[in-house]
Amino acid sequence: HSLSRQSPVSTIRRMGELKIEKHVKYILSVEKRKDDFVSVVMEHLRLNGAYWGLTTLDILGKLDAVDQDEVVSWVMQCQHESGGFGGNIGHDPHMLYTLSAIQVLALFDKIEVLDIEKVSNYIAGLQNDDGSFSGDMWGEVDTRFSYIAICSLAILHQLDKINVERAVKYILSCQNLDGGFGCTPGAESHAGQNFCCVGALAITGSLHHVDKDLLGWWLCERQVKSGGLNGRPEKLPDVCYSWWVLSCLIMIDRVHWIDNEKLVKFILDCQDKENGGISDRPDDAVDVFHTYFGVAGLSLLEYPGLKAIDPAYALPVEVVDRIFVSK
Ligand code: GRG
Ligand code: ZN
Repeated sequence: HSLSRQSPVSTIRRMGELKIEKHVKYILSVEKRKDDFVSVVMEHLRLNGAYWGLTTLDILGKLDAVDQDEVVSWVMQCQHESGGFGGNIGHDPHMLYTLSAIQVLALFDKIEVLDIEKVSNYIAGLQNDDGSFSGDMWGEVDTRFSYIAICSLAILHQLDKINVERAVKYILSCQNLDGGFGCTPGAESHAGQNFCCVGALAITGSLHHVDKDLLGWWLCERQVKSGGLNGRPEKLPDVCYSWWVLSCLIMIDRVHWIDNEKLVKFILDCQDKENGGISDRPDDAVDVFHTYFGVAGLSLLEYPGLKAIDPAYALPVEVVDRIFVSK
């Protein structure tokens, strides 16, 4: 029931139009504004921000508008002697930024600049006895970190460095009776956590352990009247859930359980049509994070003119193919 990348002009007119040029301009302008208020507040997140912005540019077909050598050199300066990456130069290493670094390098086909042994040892060293993962040396455990470890090591072809069976067992122990997943065993189901758990299970070939109909039911109930998706029952819709929820529905083959056209319309309604960028819901202020999730969600729905994104690796399909077909 998805739109095809060659959908007729009449279908696109009915739902509204994605302002591709404006969004490209917006992302490039955010990248340049390194010392305004927002950038300072976001300083610790810069490596994440770079991943969001650059992946969006790639899906929009404009990755060549950035200076690749400059970005790669900056990413490598964010690496800590432990092998992990910080959110910016001189910041403490964390799983979150380590995945972003690997993803940014993958976008540019520059994985080879990494000391793969060192990075993968850092990640593998954060696995706990019960199969779970900590985010950094301080020990917080969350299924986000299970996903990050599995996704990162898969990209580096180093999954054999961890105990995958235990990692999968831990993730499955975080599934609730409502079909959704939480951040630790018994924690409330949340859409973001579903992406992490379903993504990690997909990457490790373990989705057969999941009751797809029950999970699909929880996921499709996230669509509200406006067409947008929320992250938990009774919450407001938000463009970022177009990614967190939709990616899961695709991974378990249940994307036809929601109204795709209404979701496309909701995302398009969140665009700043004058200055570019996408917000969490109509008429709010735009940011790079929601611009990424809006564009990535539209890509999952096969909106015309966008490159396809892989729902498990959160990278363009052509990048994922390059990683796994050439090796
Ligand atoms: C490569 C895409 C990608 C991700 C890396 C960091 C990570 C792995 C995943 C994060 C998953 C997650 C927990 C996402 C949820 C983020 C979010 C919008 C949280 C807000 O939660 P609430 O409860 O908001 O404050 P609601 O919408 O419920 O009011
Ligand atoms: Zn959001």
